[in-house]
Amino acid sequence: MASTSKYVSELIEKLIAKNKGESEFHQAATEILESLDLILDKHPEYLENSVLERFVEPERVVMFRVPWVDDKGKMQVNRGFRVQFNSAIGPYKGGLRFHPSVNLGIIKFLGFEQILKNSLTGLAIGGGKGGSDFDPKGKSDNEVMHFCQSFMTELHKHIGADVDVPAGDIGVGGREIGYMYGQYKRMTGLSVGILTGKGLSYGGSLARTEATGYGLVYFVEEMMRSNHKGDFNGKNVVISGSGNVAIYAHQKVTDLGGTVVAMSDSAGYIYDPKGINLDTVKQLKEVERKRISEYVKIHKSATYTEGCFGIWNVPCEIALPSATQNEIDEQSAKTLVKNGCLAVGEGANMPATLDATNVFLKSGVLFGPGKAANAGGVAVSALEMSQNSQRLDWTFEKVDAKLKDIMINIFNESAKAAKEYGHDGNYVIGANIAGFKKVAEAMIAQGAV
Ligand code: NDP
Ligand code: 2IT
Repeated sequence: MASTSKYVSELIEKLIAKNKGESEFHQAATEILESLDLILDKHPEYLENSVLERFVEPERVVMFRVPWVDDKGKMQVNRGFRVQFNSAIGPYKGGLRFHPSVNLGIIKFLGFEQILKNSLTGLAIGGGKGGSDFDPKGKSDNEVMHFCQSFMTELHKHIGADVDVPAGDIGVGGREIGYMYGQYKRMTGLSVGILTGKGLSYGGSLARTEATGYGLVYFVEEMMRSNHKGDFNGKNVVISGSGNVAIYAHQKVTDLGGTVVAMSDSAGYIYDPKGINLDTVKQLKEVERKRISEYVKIHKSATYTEGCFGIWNVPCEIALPSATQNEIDEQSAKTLVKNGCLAVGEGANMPATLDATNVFLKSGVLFGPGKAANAGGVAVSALEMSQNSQRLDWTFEKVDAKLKDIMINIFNESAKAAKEYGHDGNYVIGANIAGFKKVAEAMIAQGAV
């Protein structure tokens, strides 16, 4: 962005000095604070009430030891986190990530983004995130269960249906949520909605599994429609990752007539110009927990290439990065633009670096930032909370229709805010501003909290 005010530059400098080594948090905060700089003149009350100074400081950070015994009888130790970032508009809400790369800076960037994402859904949920550096890969079900039970033994002290409601993220799916829910119930005796993404037999919501991927595609569809750039029909789509978000994005893209030509995991990517077969990906990743490279043994028309970042060399009209943060750098963004990419929707959280984002924005590529485009998952999580409170189950169609409405509304609100502050078509700025205003209003109304 052109000129950052002295006030915001100093705030960013202080944040970096005070949170040393938390590079992902610095990155997310820089982008967000630079957007919010645009609204400070119109809103002197934000400065008067030190809203930004409070906004960048989590309400609470819990860090804990997670000891567990592996199948060989050896004691293992991991580190657990829960960052309860902001409860201005509702109970803390956000996923748990189990991945060896997890550290405080990553959980803080995710929690910070989550505040604005959750606000954008229009539902009453605050922002939080948690996780552990535990690596579920290569572990037996028994080991995963022992880890989850130990993790919840500490986490249960800090969560509650009206306090903080975690869910899944990378490395945390239905299996892990089930083990954690069971342990919570065993310790407290309570059958309440303290987690979302639960199994359908014990309080889960229909369409939660599909929600992030479907919501991403609904958002991108609306972004393209409103900019007169057509729709998914007949378009080639590249989706990175092959986990929960990527799989259900593929499903909805295919429903809408698009062709997903490439997918990946952290080791490499598969490419098939005729389209990637989703049943095979689901079988390999959801059921057998195998590597994506196995795909080419089953489908001879597909090729496998080592290294996950090469996927951005595959020409496509629509790119849906749905694996992890900073997976598209400036060079990859330039390659996508050169190859004729029209639209990018972030299924993952912060998959494009700041430089890559600027390449897309300057080139006129439609760009849906993660906190807007992937908000469908947490939105349906909030609908799961509503169903749990009511002790009712809604139909798939009802939840899916609400999800679609929410995604279209998020697009419209982001577009409106971008335009209002002089950056028509810049949904990064629009989403940051639209998400923030409600949080700021709630923070000011509640006094010194
Ligand atoms: P999953 O664990 O189901 O899948 C993650 C996928 O990304 C896997 O294919 C994995 O490959 C790949 N991946 C993970 N880490 C890396 C890495 N460091 N480098 C390259 N590839 C990697 O997670 P989800 O699909 O749930 O999450 C994907 C992204 O979407 C994350 O950014 C998450 O924060 C975001 N998100 C998720 C939501 C949800 O509801 N689940 C909601 C909103 C956003 P491998 O198997 O080799 O590790
Ligand atoms: O990043 C995210 O929004 C999620 N991982 C989903 C959070 C949730 O509470 O459903």
